[in-house]
Amino acid sequence: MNSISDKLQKNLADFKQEHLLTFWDELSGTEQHELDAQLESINFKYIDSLQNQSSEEKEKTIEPCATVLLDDSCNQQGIDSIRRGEIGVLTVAGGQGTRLGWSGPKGTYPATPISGKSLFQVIAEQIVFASKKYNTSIPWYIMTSVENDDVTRSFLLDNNCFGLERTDIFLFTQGEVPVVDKDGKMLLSSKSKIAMNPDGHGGVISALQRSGGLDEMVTRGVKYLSYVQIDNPLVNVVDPWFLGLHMGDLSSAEASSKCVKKMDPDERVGVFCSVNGNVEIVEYSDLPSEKASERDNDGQLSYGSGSIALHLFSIEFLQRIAEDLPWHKANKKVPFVDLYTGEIINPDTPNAYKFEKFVFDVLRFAKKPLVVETKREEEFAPIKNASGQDSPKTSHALQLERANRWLSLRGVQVSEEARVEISALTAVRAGDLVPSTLPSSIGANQKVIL
Ligand code: UD2
Repeated sequence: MNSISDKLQKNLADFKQEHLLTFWDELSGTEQHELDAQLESINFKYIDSLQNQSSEEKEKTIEPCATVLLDDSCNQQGIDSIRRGEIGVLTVAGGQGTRLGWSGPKGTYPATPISGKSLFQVIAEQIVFASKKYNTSIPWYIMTSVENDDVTRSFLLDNNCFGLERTDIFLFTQGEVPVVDKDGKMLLSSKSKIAMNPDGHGGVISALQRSGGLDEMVTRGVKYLSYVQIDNPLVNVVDPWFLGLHMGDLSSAEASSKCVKKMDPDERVGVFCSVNGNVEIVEYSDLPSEKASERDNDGQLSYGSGSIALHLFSIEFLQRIAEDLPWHKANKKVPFVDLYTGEIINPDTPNAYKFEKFVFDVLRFAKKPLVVETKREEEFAPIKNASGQDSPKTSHALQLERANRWLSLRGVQVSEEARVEISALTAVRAGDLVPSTLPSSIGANQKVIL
């Protein structure tokens, strides 16, 4: 039988977590070893401090915030910077496709309407396209979770990284935090395992720092990071117009974000607001409903700048604030081992607190944060739910509409019923389509992949 160190014993006693050893004597040598290692990796003092930190809610004044339009004025500055190798792409892909009913990492979900390319492939091909177009190399930083890291690595390797150099892809895993009950006691998910949850997409900044990613960026000369979520097949990954605005005429913003006009008060997107004078995103679940439905004199939603979770961050800024993001505490239903019976209980009501960080909390620390309004139909068709809003069906329709629109803009007679998929290897905006290579017309019922 293994024994645990005196230091760990003392920690467990000091922080009232001795119950975690309830089943110690029943465990096999290997299980004891695993539980010991997990306990050793937990910073009990820190977890204890989170409970107080995240519960303090100060009075907040929430007002609408100013936005600028994405326009064609300053893309040259962005293009020059991309050519100099100053941009990298960061994707948070720690999530599973649970809401979608998909059993693998969300990035492996088939997302495009005709060829069924995965969400990972959609992003990878845009990076390949931009690297060629601007004759540069663009590194891709992908955050996985403990749960999906192995599968994600195999998926990318099995698919030859979708044409990217392996040396331009950096996978790193996000952190995990123990789940606690209302008294701050950690839960067991099995007799030999403490229940943990991923530390949220905001964990990405400290995970990048821990893994050496931020230092690596500096060594490579990367100055700006294009942050994209994994779930949006219309995402514009390398956007010189957005980068040009972020860089500004005189000095660069530290963080810039894209927004679109919210469709209706209930749309489940975070909203850009001015909170106590700082630009912040207020999550849909936190925006008071009277504000969500308030309209201005023109009939537009006053709080209508919806976040599509696309940001540009300056690397120096991320280095400065890597450990500063606040924790959010959420009351959730978490299965746990009953300490008396040893059975796993699946609670009917929330029984535990999970701690998470949100990446958009970086905005409050940023100098000159910029919120840029873009066209929803060009850049936003998320896949989040198996059916209804933000489902594969709605996303496919939006992807097909955009392809048809791009073709019309380039002079192709295209029927509304035609089904066209445009690969990111061919074009990432209408202007990339070369008219001489396009058919003159595409009829109804035709299926075309370009
Ligand atoms: C997110 C935004 C919401 C809105 C919307 C736009 C949050 C909390 N909300 O809603 O404001 O703008 O997107 O599409 O972000 N992830 C990780 N690790 C984690 C948790 C999440 O990598 O621990 C990734 C996940 O794989 C996904 C992204 O973060 O790419 C978004 O997370 P979500 O699905 O929890 O957020 P969602 O879609 O409700």
